[in-house]
Amino acid sequence: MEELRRAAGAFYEQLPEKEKKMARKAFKAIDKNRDGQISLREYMKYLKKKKTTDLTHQSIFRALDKDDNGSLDFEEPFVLFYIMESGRALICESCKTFMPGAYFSCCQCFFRVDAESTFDIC
Ligand SMILES: [Ca+2]
Ligand SMILES: [Ca+2]
Repeated sequence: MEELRRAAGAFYEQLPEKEKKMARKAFKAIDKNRDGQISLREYMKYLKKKKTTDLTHQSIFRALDKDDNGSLDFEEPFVLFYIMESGRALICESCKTFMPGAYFSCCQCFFRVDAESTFDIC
């Protein structure tokens, strides 16, 4: 997970200021009660509204929650944006575990929508 976090951080860093702003805006949009933290409930609500139900697995939220305090602070959801940007959530079909390691396939293939999924190892 640490690798994915670093990749997401680097991804965010190289974004133009306009998109960084959008990411901050998205964070604020998820953070309904404006306490600067995204709770599991806020997270679920947001994803359901976005109809990205493949991301609503709690295993993803738990993986994003670096310090394990049950909510996401400003930096933690970057990984989520990164995952959403990539257009797919890599979850084991069988045990529903989130697989951060699988994001480190060749980037070109990864972002090819029609690429055959080989992410079946958790
Ligand atoms: Ca909140
Ligand atoms: Ca946290």
